[in-house]
Amino acid sequence: MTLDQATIDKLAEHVEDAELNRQEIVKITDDYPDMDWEDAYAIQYAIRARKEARGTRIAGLKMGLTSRAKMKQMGVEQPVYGFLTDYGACPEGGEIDASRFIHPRVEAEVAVVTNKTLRGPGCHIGAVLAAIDIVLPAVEIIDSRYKDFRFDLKSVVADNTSAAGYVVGGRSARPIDLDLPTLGVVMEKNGEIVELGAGAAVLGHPAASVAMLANMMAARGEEIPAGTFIMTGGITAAVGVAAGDNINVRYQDLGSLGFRFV
Ligand code: OOG
Ligand code: MG
Repeated sequence: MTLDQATIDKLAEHVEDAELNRQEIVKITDDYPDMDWEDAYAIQYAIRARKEARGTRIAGLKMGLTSRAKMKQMGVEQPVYGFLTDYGACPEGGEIDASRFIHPRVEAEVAVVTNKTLRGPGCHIGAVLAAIDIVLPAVEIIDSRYKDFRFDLKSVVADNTSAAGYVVGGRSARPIDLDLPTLGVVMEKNGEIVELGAGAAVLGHPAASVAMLANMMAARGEEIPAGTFIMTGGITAAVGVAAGDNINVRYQDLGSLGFRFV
């Protein structure tokens, strides 16, 4: 840690205000170039505590920057994690108000719900596959609070990994009935294919992303409780969206999912 608690709290308020007011800010490492990973997660957890104190329910967890496509797009090299809020849930098949966001982007993901506790260190694909109750198709709506969607890893961790919204499809499957690495996804925007990929884009296997989440959380002495909804990270690069855009994503064996920005 390089920052004291008062600075952590001040930065948490600053970054969360940017989210709540939909106002871009400059990335916080510009003013705190020496902040480290622990500081970054401390700011994220302080934002989480602020929300919970206000009555927000934490609806799940997310991994981010788990695919080459995403790492390349953002110019960073390492996966990160964050949390999902109750108010971030957006209806499948419905309309999403684009003015809720600063500069939203969408990414196709595989989501899971667990039915066993997952605990690191040493959590691996086997433990994760045994703990996944269902797999679901999902799209994350990310919205960096940083100007021009540009950041470094510590800034994005402090900003809850750009988490803003998510849409979950209604067709689920048991992990044993799917081959997650070869599960294909095709994303269309306004009727044109804009991105496509397969589950293996996510650290070789979406379950590896969940194992990494458990192992990263273990560094803070935390575990993933049974019954947790987890987004495993964008398979595809994120696609910019605005009012008027229609998004439709087809998932092999998991149906399709669509919504519209208004
Ligand atoms: C960070 C969040 C990335 C994903 O699925 O890779 C993410 C960002 O790109 O803004 O959620
Ligand atoms: Mg994501």
